[in-house]
Amino acid sequence: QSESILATLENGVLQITLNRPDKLNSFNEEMHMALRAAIQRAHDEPEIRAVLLTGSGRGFCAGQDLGDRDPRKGGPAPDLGHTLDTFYNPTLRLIRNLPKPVVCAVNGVAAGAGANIAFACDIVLAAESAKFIQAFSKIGLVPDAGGSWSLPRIIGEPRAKALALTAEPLPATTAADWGLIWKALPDDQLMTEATALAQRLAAGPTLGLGLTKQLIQAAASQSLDQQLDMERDCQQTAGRSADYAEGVTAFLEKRKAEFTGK
Ligand code: T3D
Repeated sequence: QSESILATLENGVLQITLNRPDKLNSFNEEMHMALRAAIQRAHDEPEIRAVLLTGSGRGFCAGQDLGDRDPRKGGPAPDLGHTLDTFYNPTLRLIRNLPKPVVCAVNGVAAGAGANIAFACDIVLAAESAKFIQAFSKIGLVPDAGGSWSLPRIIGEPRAKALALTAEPLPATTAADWGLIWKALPDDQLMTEATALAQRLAAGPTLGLGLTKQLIQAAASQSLDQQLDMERDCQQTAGRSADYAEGVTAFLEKRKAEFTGK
């Protein structure tokens, strides 16, 4: 376990904490690799049935560590296409393809790729004091970490363009009003509620939840016909799961279902 990422497993939830608080948890190469390893662990270990992603200190994540991009140090301009391919994009794909729910608790400012990694998660809760900043245009870059894809889909082109072109901070409460995140919560309730939510999901029918996630994500790029076919296939798979049998049995026996995630 690396210092820049803390990972703890409790009640089926892998809590991953970005841990470079002095730099507002901005990404250096080490933190990139440690985050990816932690999410890969969530893929690989069946006892992990949900992920909770958050940040330590007063910020969630300020995107790329700009200290590692200092032009005053000389040398050729960095190949940022290469860094996206090598560091950000694999992590984004891992989060989206993880067949388990990912809850994000945005504890403070989320800027640049930090904001867009949050938006890639399945359920985003934020502290009321948090804000989201598409900081890229302030330094001459374009939105990355999937932001140019997710923002117009979630909030529409007009708001996506305004956020990206101006880099104006978006308060968490407005993000919730716009449907960009699930909820903004009083700061002192964020981690309690996010943990409870992640634990509730971890006690759920993991296979069905994973298929649900894939279905909803696929909708943006499929026709209704394709989506209906995919629903059929996913329902066929879910219908063969032990958790489906348990869910129906528990309903008929008027008791709470005990899901095993299989
Ligand atoms: O390069 C590639 O690989 C391409 C990929 C790019 C992806 C990206 O994310 S590009 C966008 C990079 N991020 C930014 O441009 C945001 C930069 N940060 C800020 O604009 C502000 O820090 C915030 C608006 C996020 C927060 O402001 P504030 O006033 O609350 O805090 P602060 O005082 O600016 O920051 C606190 C400390 O964190 C400070 O250090 P110090 O002075 O106390 O020693 C500051 O330098 C440090 N910090 C914050 N963000 C970064 C950072 N250090 C390095 N890199 C950062 N991104």
